[in-house]
Amino acid sequence: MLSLVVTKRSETCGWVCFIGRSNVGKSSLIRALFSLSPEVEVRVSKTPGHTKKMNFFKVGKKFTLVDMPGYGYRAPQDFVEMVEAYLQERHNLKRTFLLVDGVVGLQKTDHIAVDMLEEFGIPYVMVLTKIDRASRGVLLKNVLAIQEFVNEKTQGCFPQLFLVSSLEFSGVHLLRCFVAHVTGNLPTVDAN
Ligand SMILES: Nc1nc2c(ncn2[C@@H]2O[C@H](COP(=O)(O)OP(=O)(O)O)[C@@H](O)[C@H]2O)c(=O)[nH]1
Ligand SMILES: [Mg+2]
Repeated sequence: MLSLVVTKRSETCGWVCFIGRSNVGKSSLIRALFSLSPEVEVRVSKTPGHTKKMNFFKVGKKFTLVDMPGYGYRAPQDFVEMVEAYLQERHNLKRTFLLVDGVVGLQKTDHIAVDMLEEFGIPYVMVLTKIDRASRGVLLKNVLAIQEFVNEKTQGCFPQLFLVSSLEFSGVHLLRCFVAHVTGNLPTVDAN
């Protein structure tokens, strides 16, 4: 199984960042992605809005991963300035992962994030979190609605949604491979 290995090397060729509403599961997902790398410690809070600063995790030889503070409920005041400025100025940002709660689907604040990413022309991927908590009917409804939104209303969003549960590790391996791929750590290979 592919693992994301942490290195102490100082140079970084690329960045990936995780954004989403407060409590959507950013820190938990980063911890799940790093579950094979025990040297990475990611704090997951019981109270929403715990991540008030950007946290940086150096991964492998080539990239640094950024856990952004959450927006929406209890978001830090300077969220917009900090995140917008960061996303605009980060030249070698390989991909931004926008996390959306799979139980409640796209919320008003998620649309603000989508508008920001679209406006800046930042390539991003939508990840539905906490799928273990959604009933099958609710999950399907949210997936279909979000997929239609992505197909019809977005330019910079990767067409494939990723569905994950950090609690049960569903979808985590595929997302880990995708992160490795977009950062140049995992070439796709022909099956033949
Ligand atoms: N059931 C379930 N709970 C989750 C999952 N991911 C996160 N949580 C819970 O949601 C809460 C917020 O998670 P956290 O990762 O701190 O969210 P953040 O504010 O976006 O970093 C915590 O209580 C987590 O245990 C998941 O995949 N399934
Ligand atoms: Mg957090």
